[in-house]
Amino acid sequence: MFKIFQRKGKENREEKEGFLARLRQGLSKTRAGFTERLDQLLLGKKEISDDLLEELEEVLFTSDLGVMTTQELIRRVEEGVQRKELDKPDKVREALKDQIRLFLDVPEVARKDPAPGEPLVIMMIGVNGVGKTTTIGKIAHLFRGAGKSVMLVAGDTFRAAAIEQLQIWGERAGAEVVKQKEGSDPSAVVYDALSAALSRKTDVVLIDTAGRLHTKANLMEELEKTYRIAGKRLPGSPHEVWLVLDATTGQSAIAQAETFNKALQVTGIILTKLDGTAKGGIVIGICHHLKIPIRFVGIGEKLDDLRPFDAKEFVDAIFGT
Ligand SMILES: Nc1nc2c(ncn2[C@@H]2O[C@H](COP(=O)(O)OP(=O)(O)OP(=O)(O)O)[C@@H](O)[C@H]2O)c(=O)[nH]1
Ligand SMILES: [Mg+2]
Repeated sequence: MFKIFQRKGKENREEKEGFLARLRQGLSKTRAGFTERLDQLLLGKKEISDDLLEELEEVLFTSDLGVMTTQELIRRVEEGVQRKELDKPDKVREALKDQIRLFLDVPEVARKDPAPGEPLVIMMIGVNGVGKTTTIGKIAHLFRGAGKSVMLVAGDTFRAAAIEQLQIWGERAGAEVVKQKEGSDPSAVVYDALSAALSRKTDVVLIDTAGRLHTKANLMEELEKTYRIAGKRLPGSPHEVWLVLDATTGQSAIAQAETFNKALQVTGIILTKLDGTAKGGIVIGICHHLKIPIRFVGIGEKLDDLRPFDAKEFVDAIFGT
């Protein structure tokens, strides 16, 4: 479905190259902490000793891959060594790169398609300050660029500033914003917005929600209610639930994702703030651990600082090609 963003042509190729250069730049600290240490460890060594494997485990673990993913990678390396496929340290680097790419290539999970003539409804969720509202603006811009009409729904009724912020992104992206006053019931805002989207034949509806700690049960219930009410107004919707995670939070992103995924079935993850973090390795842990595909990565605060996630591009950006 998101192939519509991958337009061909010269201008687009320049855009893509510009973005990839910025992705590589953004990941330079991750590269320094992960692949450069990996290279120091592996290059110039003659054999794969137990000491080397132990040090490898340390490098993987301290690069935010998480315990489970680190252990799985080490297990696969050990198997390769036993089978004599991995007989030289430099082959270990390639094997890790290939395996990590496989981890990142997560198949689709339970997303639904809208019925013909009905809008695609996407709900954005996540803890406070991870970048939900900003990302909605960026995604609206991508859909607008692909010629789609877009409606933004101010489902964060908690603060007046949140509604204004969404309004500003709507203006930047050229998307209509549907809102009610501060303190309204978010599910009522969503119900009315879907009625409007149906009558106006809007292509895409993006629902903003208030940030919440995943540990606050009543707020999680409010999110479930908003989801249910959307489904009442437009059966089958929301078609997608995208969880926004802040890459700079490292391991706690996995715990957040697990709780949100229990409340609502998350169909995709958006990882923001990959610019400048040393914790980019978290992407690998998230994909392997949660088996939820990453849809987009954010590398800055501007309208065009978001790109559909591509496992190969990402591995190349971390490892260098
Ligand atoms: N560097 C960087 N900053 C980002 C990125 N995405 C969002 N931000 C910044 O993160 C801050 C929070 O963004 P918001 O979009 O308001 O986050 P939110 O999840 O809507 O926050 P709440 O509504 O309070 O829960 C803002 O200052 C954004 O500019 C990114 O990819 N890179
Ligand atoms: Mg917000």
